[in-house]
Amino acid sequence: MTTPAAHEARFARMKDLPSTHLLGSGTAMCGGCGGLMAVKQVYDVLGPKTAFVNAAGCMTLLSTYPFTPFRGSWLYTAMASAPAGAQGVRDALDVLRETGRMMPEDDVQVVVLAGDGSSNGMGLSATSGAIDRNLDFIYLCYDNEGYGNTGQQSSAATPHGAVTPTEIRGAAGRKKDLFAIWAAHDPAYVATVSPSEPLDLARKIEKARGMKGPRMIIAFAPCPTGWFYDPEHSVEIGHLAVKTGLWPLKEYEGGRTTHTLKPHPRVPVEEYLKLQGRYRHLFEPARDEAAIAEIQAGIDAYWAKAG
Ligand SMILES: Cc1ncc(C[n+]2csc(CCOP(=O)(O)OP(=O)(O)O)c2C)c(N)n1
Ligand code: SF4
Ligand SMILES: [Mg+2]
Repeated sequence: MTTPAAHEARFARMKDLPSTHLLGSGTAMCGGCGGLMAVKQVYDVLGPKTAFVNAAGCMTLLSTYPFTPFRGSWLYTAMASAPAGAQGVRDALDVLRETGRMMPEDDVQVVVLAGDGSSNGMGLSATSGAIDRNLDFIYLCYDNEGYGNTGQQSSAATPHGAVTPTEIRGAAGRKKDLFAIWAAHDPAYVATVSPSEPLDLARKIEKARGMKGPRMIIAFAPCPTGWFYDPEHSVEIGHLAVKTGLWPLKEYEGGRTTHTLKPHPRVPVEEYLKLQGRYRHLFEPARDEAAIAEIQAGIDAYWAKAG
């Protein structure tokens, strides 16, 4: 059992580490977690003046009450409520600043940290309201394409064909386009990133940090536990998602969507699929040519439209 004294001792050790070493030290996350890689890289850019508002999900395990691996603040909310929680935190900071109880230089970025389940599903209503109110916040969605924390059941972001505990023959639906949903609200900024493309990620976070208003970052989050692959392949799977064109790196700003990387030539999607157990049924006991071709056609159609 971890005693309060042990917590104190761990915290005392962590206080002396640079912020880049904080994540992953003593957390309960899976090895090779792509979501964690993304959060770490985002935090490296944002720094300790960050107040996270976390919707229930895998990243909630970063916190062992009353501690987190971050230097800044952390508020935990129900799955549907993180943007509403962010509104409360932002309002409280504004009151403190406007009444002279907090110096402007002590202000912090309010950052929603939520998975694809809450971001595409039950948190969407609170998100839409927050964007309508022009809330000054960054929303970081790490997309592991399922309800990871409870066993990778299908979410609205689960891609067509992927096996999950709730769709054992492969997901029937299509992945919801969260980027397009956000862009339709015309917020300050929307971007997709991958932890396997750290320079592109850092540039986008730096850009978002300098802006005001609602800003969305959707991070590709390879999940060895839920996607059934060896954790050593996380970075490679992140690369392949971009090289196959399956995870377009792009940003939306001022009414325009721009791709920050156009993979050319594109790697066939089966190179990405065959590394993951959730797609094994497409290759064994016999190749499902039609299903693989259907997934490839979806990517080809996207890029034909994107130009
Ligand atoms: C209303 C509600 N339903 C179900 C749950 C149980 N639950 C906790 S985390 C989670 C999965 C969330 O999925 P996602 O947002 O994608 O985050 P991930 O777990 O993948 O990190 C679920 C279903 C909950 N906390 N609240
Ligand atoms: S289940 Fe997946 S997203 Fe959740 S901590 Fe493990 S690897 Fe990360
Ligand atoms: Mg998820």
